[in-house]
Amino acid sequence: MGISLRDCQYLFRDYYTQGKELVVEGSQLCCELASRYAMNQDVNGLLAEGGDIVILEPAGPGVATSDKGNAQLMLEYDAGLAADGYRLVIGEDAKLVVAASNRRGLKYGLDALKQLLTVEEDCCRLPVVTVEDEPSFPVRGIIEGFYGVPWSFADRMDSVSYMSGHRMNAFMYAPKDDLYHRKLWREPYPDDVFTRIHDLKLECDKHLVDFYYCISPGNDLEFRSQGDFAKLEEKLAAMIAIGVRHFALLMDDIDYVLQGDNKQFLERSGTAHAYVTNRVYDYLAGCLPHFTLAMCPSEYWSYWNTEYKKDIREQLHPAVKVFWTGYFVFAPEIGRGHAEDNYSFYGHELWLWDNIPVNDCDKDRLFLDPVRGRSSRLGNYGHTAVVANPMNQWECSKITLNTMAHYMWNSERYMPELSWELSVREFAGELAEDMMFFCRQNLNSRLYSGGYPELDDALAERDLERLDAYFSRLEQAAVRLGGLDNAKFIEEAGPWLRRAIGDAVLWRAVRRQLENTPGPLAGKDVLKCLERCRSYGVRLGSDPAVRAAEALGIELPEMEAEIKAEKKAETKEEDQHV
Ligand code: LOG
Repeated sequence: MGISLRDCQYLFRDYYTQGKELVVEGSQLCCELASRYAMNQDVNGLLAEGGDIVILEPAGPGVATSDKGNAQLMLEYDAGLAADGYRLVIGEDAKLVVAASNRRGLKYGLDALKQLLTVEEDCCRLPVVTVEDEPSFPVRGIIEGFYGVPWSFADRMDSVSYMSGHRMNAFMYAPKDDLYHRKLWREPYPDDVFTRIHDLKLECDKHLVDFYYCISPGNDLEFRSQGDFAKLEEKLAAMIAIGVRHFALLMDDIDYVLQGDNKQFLERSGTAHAYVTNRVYDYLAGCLPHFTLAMCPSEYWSYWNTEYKKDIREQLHPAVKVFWTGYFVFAPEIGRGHAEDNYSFYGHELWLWDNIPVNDCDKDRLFLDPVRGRSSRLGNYGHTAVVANPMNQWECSKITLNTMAHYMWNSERYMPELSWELSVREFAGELAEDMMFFCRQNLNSRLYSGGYPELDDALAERDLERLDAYFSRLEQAAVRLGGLDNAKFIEEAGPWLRRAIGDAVLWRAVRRQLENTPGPLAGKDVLKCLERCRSYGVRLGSDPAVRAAEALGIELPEMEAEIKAEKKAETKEEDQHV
């Protein structure tokens, strides 16, 4: 089954078709290359190896290819197309054209061709169509910028190929707990780590994803120290040496009030941050003909004007891009007003560092919802990049990230529920319904308070049968998802899947108690099941079984850890009074 017309109309910006179909013989689309995008164009690597499409290259000038293709492919340069955009024409005569203004556009055009292709035993089917497609934001991707255990290099490698397959083009390396990124920013990377960063950069090159190296020296940088600048430059020089061309200086989450000599030298932190960024800019300009530099200010989430923003606006080099996260660290809504305001306050291109689906402040939760509440027109208000800060769990982050990829590519058309459905289907295939049910139990309460209607309504009506049905559904979904052909997901989501099953078991114990034992105190059976649930150390968004038990009048003891933490806090307060 090929991609549906509805999905084509959603995923491709302009999709012109009169419903005709091209059918060619053969179980592979073998394209004779009829023209070249550039004299020296290298078509290798534009298509993933071993797929249903092959490009037959002419053997040399004047030499005909021995193989005959069943289609003709023209790759054309078109200066009128936006970077990464493309035009794909599939003609009735088996002539295919992909036009673009850069290599990434050619790749995306060929990816679109692949998506539209249906291969049968002895023929290939394609819609006769013209697709005109281009992105809403020039820079689209991930900033690995969360606290806690950073991703493994295997995760990062996978994220790069995932991004490349979803029309994203930027991987920003900024794990807060990479010591050499922040705390020990002066120190060079140990050889083994550096080698892996280099491998990651090469993987990015292979997939046409831009690798950004981000560094965060703001906690203890001495702004007058030549030594400190030399250390910073050494760090950047090592990255330049392995081909890195994109950089960011991050000043988020530091104590940014200037002290001592820093204060005497630069007076205000806005001036100081513009100063260090400009010096880095000048350094890069001395080393490289082309590069990108972004900075994250310390005031990255506020929505009012400040002296700090004025200093950045007036003093920062105009080519430097400025990150912000929306009007809050976790912004439920990023609308025109705040976007326009901050663009005028900072006076530089804005890059949205979107803190979703990051869960470093809610480690016991998984966030599996789609991106919602971002203006469809951020591009009109100075935004040229959108990057997502994901969860420590990379595999699980794909659900939200896929929806963000749709938003980043075509923010004007973005529909959260539809993107969610497509993302879940791609992720879970035949188990999509179970996966969607599970996703709907793991919502990001910082961004969305739509609640859990199945559970909320049944509880409001004290409808025990509906509650039975809800918990059986939950259990069934979790058990089946445990059999998903995705070991990484099962490893990452395992505690939440077990917790879901534990909640269903706890619910059954609650149910028995309601039938058999009068009185509000939780019985032995309930306590045992509760203990079991808590042993997983995680919660589903709605905390369903605990909520159900309490709503139906059963008193549950606090978690032991919570009780201990509270006691500790009380003692501390008492100590302070003494
Ligand atoms: C950090 C980020 C962290 C996120 C969520 C920015 C610019 N910086 O409040 O590293 O993952 O919150 O906890 C942050 O968002 N600051």
